[in-house]
Amino acid sequence: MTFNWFERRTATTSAPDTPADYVAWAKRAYEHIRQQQQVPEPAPASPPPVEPDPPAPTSFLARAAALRQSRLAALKESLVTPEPAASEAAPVATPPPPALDEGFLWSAEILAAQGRQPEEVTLEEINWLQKLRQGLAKTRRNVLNQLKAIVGQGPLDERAVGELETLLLQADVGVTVTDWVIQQIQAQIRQEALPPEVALKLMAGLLRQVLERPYQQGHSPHLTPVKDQLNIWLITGVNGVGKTTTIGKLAHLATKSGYRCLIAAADTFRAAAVEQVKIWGERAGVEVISNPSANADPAAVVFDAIGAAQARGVELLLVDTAGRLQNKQNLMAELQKVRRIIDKKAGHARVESLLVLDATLGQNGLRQAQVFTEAAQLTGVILTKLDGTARGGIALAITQELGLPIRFVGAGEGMMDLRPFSSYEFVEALIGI
Ligand SMILES: Nc1nc2c(ncn2[C@@H]2O[C@H](COP(=O)(O)OP(=O)(O)O)[C@@H](O)[C@H]2O)c(=O)[nH]1
Ligand SMILES: [Mg+2]
Repeated sequence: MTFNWFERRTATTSAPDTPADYVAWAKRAYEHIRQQQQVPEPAPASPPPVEPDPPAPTSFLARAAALRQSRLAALKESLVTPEPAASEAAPVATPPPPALDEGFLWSAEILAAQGRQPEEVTLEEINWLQKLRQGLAKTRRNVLNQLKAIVGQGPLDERAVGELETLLLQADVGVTVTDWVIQQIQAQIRQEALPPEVALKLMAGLLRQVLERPYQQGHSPHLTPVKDQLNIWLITGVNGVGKTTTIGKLAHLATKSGYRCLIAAADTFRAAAVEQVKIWGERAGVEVISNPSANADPAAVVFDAIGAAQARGVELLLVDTAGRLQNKQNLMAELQKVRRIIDKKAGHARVESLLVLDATLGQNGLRQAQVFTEAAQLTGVILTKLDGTARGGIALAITQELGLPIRFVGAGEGMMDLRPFSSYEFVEALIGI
């Protein structure tokens, strides 16, 4: 059966939580990935690292790092096999095996904690998680360095909480969310002393709650196109945020997941825009409906695309739109017209209106997006360019300010660099140790 890349599982509480479990899980996942690659057993590592007893580090961050290092050593040791005979040359076109490093183990831990089975895991997913973690590395480094200074040694006190507040604001989490998180932590402190690890876990839980609030307000926790039915995803946002790139990536995810997909090139404002979306369509193997005449009416392109989609039994129609027009009124009028056409011609389709936001623009991006929230009946957000910012906390400000779920995150310019959003993965990559 084709794996549906849009479907996500939420974290479970039945996560394996002993180091031995994580190592065993990672080992099975590693062996499974190797098998999928149809490569012989891993080349032996240099002599199994003799793991010195980790010193008893005082800082909780150092302890966490030492714990992962010792798990990694155990994993490497468990995978070592005899040296292959010298004559057994490795096949030429073999993809490189996944690196057995801290990033692999971290990704394995995240997947295990979400209740995934090692046998379902692919190298692509491991790579994506590493990418997300790398994307958020700048943010995490800032946060953790400051945390080390704040709660490095003892339980959280009032002074430390004040510094936590600054830290959250600097990561662009926004005033409202920061105030709420700090209040919750203060309430806990009044009841009991909070050792740093506990404080960090508490904070992670609070951040997840913020990201998941839209689910309690009627938004489904998942956004998966419904099979055998027309789903129309209208992709909006200001110029340059990554709409067209995201459409290319979504088209790729869709075909890989077995959906019949089509793209409507409804950004007719810039001549180059249609060409750009066609290139992405080609890469993803998805046809693009466009109108060759200059300044064609976007609503007419969408009309044609819906006709083609209905005739061909397309399941996912992705609509690229313009991010800038002569003025704000024109932009709003155009989006509303496109929307009217969709409602009229495809009344039974499942319509999603997704706003693309560039994470590197921070709070400014959020302000720029205001016009779309008014015009486009938004149902969700796609956050791009996480790989280019040290302020990944913007995801929380977005959820809070717009009251919309984040549906996808992008962390790179390649075809694979987009994944459905998981609050668990996001928060772990943001502040997980
Ligand atoms: N680093 C990075 N660049 C991205 C990402 N998504 C898009 N871009 C780049 O952002 C630029 C604008 O993207 P484009 O899709 O044309 O934006 P549009 O005007 O909204 O359609 C291009 O150079 C993309 O390669 C991302 O997740 N990470
Ligand atoms: Mg574009």
